Amino acid sequence: MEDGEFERAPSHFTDRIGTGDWPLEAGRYRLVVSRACPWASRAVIVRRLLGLESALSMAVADPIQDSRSWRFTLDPGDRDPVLGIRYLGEAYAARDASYSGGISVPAIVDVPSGRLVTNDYPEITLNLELEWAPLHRPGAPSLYPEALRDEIDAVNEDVFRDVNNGVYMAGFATRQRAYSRVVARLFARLDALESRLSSQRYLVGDTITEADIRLWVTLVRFDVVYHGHFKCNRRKITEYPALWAYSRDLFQTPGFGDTVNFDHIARHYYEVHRNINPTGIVPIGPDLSLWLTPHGREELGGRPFGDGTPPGPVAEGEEVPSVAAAA
Ligand SMILES: N[C@@H](CCC(=O)N[C@@H](CS)C(=O)NCC(=O)O)C(=O)O
Repeated sequence: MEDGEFERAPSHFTDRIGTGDWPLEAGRYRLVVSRACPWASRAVIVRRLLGLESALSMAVADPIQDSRSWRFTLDPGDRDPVLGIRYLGEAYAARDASYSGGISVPAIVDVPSGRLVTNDYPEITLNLELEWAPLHRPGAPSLYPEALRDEIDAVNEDVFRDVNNGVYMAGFATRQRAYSRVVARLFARLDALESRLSSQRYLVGDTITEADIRLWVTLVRFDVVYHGHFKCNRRKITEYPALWAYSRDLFQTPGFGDTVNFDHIARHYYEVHRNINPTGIVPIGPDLSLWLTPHGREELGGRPFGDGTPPGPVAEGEEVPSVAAAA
């Protein structure tokens, strides 16, 4: 590791539902997320695209953690109504009383025992796509099709290193050299993605896949938080014609924009990371209504859900504020 470089801690609990001690069962598990968090948002989108809302319930944490980390202060009595706990950390402690590492989202908790099953964000979405298949809705799309897996994995590796994690490495770098190196790599990758997405609607094949979900969760946060707060300011996403149209196209696709809470995103980053934003002031911009402008990507062809169908309306109680109203 280079001096001044941010290092991401590996996930600690990596069990997979549908294997070992954790049988697949509708209604047994609860997905705990923050709508601020890009890693958690992958799971929120996949759960909705696959129609797993009733099989896997969801708890949304307050975007502002306190010294005990993620908490359920958005819920009545400051408790998650299903798990009955005030802090996500209680599920970590129920799983392993000696655990002293970070309390992160996304997490899946076993409701009957209150124990954490996994906080392994790279595997959670794949788990939902593969082992959870018996519980998918009719018409659920194939987000990780076998024939495209090698290509999806290769794209994901580059996107994780340079983009998803690249923005954090830029934002949390403590030495100029480390910052300059990662930010150059980030924008070189965005340039390459701009070129790839100029002639094709989606990253791999002609339908939405896991690769699009992983890239998009960073793109949707980019101008709101990474450009300013994380100093990724060579360009905004709105200055890349293809990436910006691609971002809007997915935003307007059911299952993507209808999971995003920009207020949670902005407040989480700017208020929580006091080391890089000591005043905690949350800036005003940008104009969110632009997300609803026409994108023209239909001209590139593509079949968003392949042989499947779009997801239905957002489940009751899971609605997010509309960007039209927020503008
Ligand atoms: N387990 C993943 C978690 C993904 C992640 O970083 N989630 C953030 C929110 S965006 C989080 O919960 N951070 C609190 C913590 O790790 O203590 C990791 O360690 O990298």
